[in-house]
Amino acid sequence: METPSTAKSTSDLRGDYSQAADDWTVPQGWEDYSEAEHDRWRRLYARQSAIVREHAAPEFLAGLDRLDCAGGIPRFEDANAVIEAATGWTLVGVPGFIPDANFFDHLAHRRFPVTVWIREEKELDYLVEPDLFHDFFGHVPMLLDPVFADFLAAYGQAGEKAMAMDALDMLARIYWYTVEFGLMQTDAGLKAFGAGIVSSSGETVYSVQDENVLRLHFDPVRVMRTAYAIDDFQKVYFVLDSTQQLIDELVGLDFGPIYETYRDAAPFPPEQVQDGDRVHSPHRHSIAHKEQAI
Ligand code: HBI
Ligand code: FE
Repeated sequence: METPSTAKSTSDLRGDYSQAADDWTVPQGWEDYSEAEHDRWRRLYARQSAIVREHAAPEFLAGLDRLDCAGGIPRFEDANAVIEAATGWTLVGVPGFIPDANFFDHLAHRRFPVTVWIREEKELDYLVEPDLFHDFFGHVPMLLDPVFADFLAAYGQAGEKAMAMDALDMLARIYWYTVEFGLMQTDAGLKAFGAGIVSSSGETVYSVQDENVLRLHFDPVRVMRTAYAIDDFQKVYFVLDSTQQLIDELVGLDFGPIYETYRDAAPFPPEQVQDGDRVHSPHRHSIAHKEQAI
């Protein structure tokens, strides 16, 4: 089988790709989880659900409650009954990262790839690859929000053109700064909805509360031009007014001319304020960086 293009080689990836189907899916194998793994899930769930209660967007919390999965590693089959009825999405098991084209194809068809293995005991706080806890706890609750669900399918449909135009980096930054690390301004204050945030105990509090973090109002082109870090807390977050903004500003956007204009330009460093940025909240270090850069 070919190597997922997202990794240097399959040996960098932990999952078992040998049994994967042509679309890279694998059965969940729920019966094979050990009691220690269910217990690890329960502890991760208990810790993280308490933290997000205060800091996650209402859409995320409503979805999490409906999934009702505090008691052990959920069966995708059971979750699918809930999700499919709500928004037409289903979960499919995958061994881990899969090639971009297959990932986009799943999303375009309202199938969300969820990694079937759970992190090890020593990785409770941090791991490099997405695991079952990140994929399920972080991503699946938002699939129950009809507006977000429609956006994510449209995002998947945008993949083909981005790949054909050699502008995947630009499209991937949209995913990164919304689906993974998005914040939202709500009546109850600044909240997180991105899966990379809400599945991380440290970053949940940091992203909404740290006063030295740069937060910008969401702007599609600004996002597509902004680099990101994969191995540290983010240096910039983008803030939505609502999930509807994803539909209003991204679905129907003509990406072609934007890709052509910016795909060969160096992206903005994440911590740097640009002319025309609409800054959302305090960012002392960010301003300092910009002054140094001038
Ligand atoms: N595969 N399982 C999995 N999860 C991802 O988040 C993922 C992927 N393959 C490709 C990919 N993400 C990204 O490169 C795209 O968002 C561009
Ligand atoms: Fe993710």
